[in-house]
Amino acid sequence: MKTLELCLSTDDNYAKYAATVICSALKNKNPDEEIIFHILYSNLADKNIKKLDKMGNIIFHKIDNSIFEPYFNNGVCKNVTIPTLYRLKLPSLLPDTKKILYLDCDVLILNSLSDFYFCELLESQYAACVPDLAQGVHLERMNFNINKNNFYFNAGVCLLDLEKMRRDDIEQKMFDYLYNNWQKLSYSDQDVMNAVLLGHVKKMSRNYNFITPNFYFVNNCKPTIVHFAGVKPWKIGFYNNFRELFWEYYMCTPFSDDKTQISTMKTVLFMHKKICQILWFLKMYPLFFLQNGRLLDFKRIIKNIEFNY
Ligand SMILES: [Mn+2]
Repeated sequence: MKTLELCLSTDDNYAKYAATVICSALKNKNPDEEIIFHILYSNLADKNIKKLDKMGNIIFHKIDNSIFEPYFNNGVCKNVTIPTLYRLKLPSLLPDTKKILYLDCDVLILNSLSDFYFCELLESQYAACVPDLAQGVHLERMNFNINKNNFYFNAGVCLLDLEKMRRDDIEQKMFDYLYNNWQKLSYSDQDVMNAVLLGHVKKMSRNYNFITPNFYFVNNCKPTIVHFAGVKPWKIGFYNNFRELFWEYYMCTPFSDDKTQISTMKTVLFMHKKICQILWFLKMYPLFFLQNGRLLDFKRIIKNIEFNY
């Protein structure tokens, strides 16, 4: 039996999305894998704790937000929300955990995570992550030297070697960096992690943090981790089949009886399709195909449209 430890941080609004991540991870794991979920929160209603708790092997960690006060009292972190800082404190928040896979609540797990979780890190590497889609912009903004070991990762999915981070006191380095640089950071904790870990991160394939463009037919692809970094699947936006898949997993969670969420689902799915049909009908192809500043594979999309409509 292999044990994988995953971590999510949530509040009452995101509990149902955390549940969707848990559900997708459990449905797609291999039988010889056991997953422990660490949930970080400062406030969570009892009913939400109960619902999450019955899903599997869940360990709840109530975080006392006052530990972050020194950073707020001095005006540091004024554009940062506290839960986002939990990620920087993982080495001390989870003192008994050697290695953790931290996940945002806007992801889906579609395959076994073992290849990622048990990937080999070099002695000098503290983490394994996937380059951000807008990496070039971030590298320039942060003034990072560009060489083969340096890249700017998206922190929505990161595998952290907590043991090594504790050994080298990386947590303190991250909070020092935050304290000294908060004015120039646009992506708060993600910038902090990138700056402090620069050159010490294993670069993983996009398969492990597949950031979905807002509109994209992706019928032939099944990444291990999908990340809805842009428009969330529970918000009206363009259609893509991962957004539809999100609701399938959502419906398998203990939150599937939430009537408001069900009506949101119906509206969102209906609108997804309608927006696409209307754009296609109006021959607004540029809008239809333009995604994150890039034109996608035209032929493949045409094929998929014919297939879909
Ligand atoms: Mn995210």
